[in-house]
Amino acid sequence: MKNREVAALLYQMAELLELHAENRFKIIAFSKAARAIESLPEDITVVCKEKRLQSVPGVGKAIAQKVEEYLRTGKIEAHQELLAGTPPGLVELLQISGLGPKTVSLLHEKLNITNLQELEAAAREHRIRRLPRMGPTRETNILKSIERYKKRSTRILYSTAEPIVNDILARLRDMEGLEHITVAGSFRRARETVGDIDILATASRPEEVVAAFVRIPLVEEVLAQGPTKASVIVQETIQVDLRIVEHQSFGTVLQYFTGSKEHNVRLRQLALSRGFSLSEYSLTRLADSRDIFYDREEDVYAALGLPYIAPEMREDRGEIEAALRGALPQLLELKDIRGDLHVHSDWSDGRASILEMANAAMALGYEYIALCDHSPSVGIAGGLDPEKLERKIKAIAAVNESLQQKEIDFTVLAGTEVDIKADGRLDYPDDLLARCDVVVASVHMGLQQSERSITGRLISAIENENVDIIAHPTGRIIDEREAYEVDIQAVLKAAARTKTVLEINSYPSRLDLNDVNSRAAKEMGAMLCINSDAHDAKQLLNMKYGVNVARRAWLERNNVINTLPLKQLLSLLRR
Ligand code: DGT
Ligand code: CA
Ligand code: CA
Ligand code: ZN
Repeated sequence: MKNREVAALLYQMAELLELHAENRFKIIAFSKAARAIESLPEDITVVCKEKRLQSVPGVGKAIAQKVEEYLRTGKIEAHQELLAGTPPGLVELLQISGLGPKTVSLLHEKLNITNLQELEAAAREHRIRRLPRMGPTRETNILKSIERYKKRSTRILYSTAEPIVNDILARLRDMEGLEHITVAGSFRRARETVGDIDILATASRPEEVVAAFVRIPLVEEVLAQGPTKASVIVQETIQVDLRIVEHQSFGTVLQYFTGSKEHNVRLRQLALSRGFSLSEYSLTRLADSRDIFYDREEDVYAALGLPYIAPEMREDRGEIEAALRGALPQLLELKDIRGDLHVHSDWSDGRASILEMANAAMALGYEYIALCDHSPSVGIAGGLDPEKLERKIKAIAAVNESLQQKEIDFTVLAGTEVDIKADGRLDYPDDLLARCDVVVASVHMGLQQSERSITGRLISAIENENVDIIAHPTGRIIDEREAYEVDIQAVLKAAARTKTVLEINSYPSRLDLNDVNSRAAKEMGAMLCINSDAHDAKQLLNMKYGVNVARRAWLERNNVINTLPLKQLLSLLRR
């Protein structure tokens, strides 16, 4: 779907118009249309084809024409003109969170700032705090945003890389003479973000594969092209490297380019201690300089006396030592997941009905799903007042009854995502929580509080016997928001002590708990749960991203409660 792409462009037009101090109504029209298209549940391309653009609220004739122009030609003339009339450095400044057009033009007028570098210098020299409406806090926040922006421009979410990887593999896989093709690097290790995408292949006619690769429609720019490799840019900033290697070395090459660098360093040390030198081409026996080639990666590990180590574990976080001791975990797999314990419905801010969510979960082979809509204090998310939650519990009972009548072995659990309020209390009375099958508690407000307050709020929720799961325990959103100040060790400890479950939220930009914290949770004896936090049926599929985190955290099936059959799950939740 191009909805987000189109919305981003319209948002940018609104900002540029404001930067140029254009007509206020025009500016409002653009941002209104952008917002409507962003949250449109339908594919904008389809809406455009069926000539229904103007039926989208907030999209008038002029904007409809521009959207149509974009979908037809890939650009909007008026947008290009606005860009041409703005210093490129200023356009970049608009992307920094907390910097709107008003601030950018102020900085431009008063301090003659035209780019990121000048902005950073001005902030460090405390020239910004003296401007009207700014002050020291804003100045510090601008510096923080610049730091975040710099990090963000270099890495993309795993879920952004995924369709690119799939598209490239699908287009090359069936070429004649192609033997192996696979993704390596951080993507293969399933890191939450990816710097660039590394693809490896073996083929009888490498040049033809390279030629086909650089011609893939996704490719926008070719940075380098040789007989056996090429580097290209897709989606403006994402680099993809393809290397075609000798079949006989495929095992060592795949091992090398999967990384991580730190894992490889340790593996080479181990090889040396056993009388070998390990390179991407071969394993060389030091005694007689004889090269041994491996076309399978498992054989490289076996030659060093190791069992196969899953790519997700290759971070030099003790995996080689564990492998030597024969103590590698049996990593959890997506197929072990039997249900999803945190999804939303149209009772709050979800887009699908209870039955639609249940049907989608059944289609995935799940045995249960817990509908956990928001509580009242999360007003913007349409939180349910107590009376409405009671009605929802009844509605879910009715759905279960009809499933039973049809002899369908699937259960909808009545749940809630109850807010842990700024004062630490929960947003529903205990007797109502006690009547839910699953209570997920989470922090949405008071994110700026001190570490002591936030940790205290989380621990008091953990200690409430009605709370089963703490959702997205640190609140971070990748590239957007740091975790709130929290003593995570104390939270993990309290969870382990009270048998409160910690969530790995699978939303691609949350992945919270992350790999390191999830592993710490396991080591402290806390249980985890991997949930999609889906707001529509399609987002149930995000579960795989949470499973990635779990595998990177060394989790096994018995560390994760939603691998349990329903009966055992309910008895574990003691309900
Ligand atoms: P990224 O792209 O930043 O998300 O991370 P990676 O791990 O994909 O790193 P990348 O693309 O620079 O290189 C891919 C793999 O190649 C890396 O994981 C390990 C291997 N590699 C690259 N450079 C070195 C190196 O200098 N030493 C060693 N031992 N391995 C390297
Ligand atoms: Ca990479
Ligand atoms: Ca690379
Ligand atoms: Zn949620």
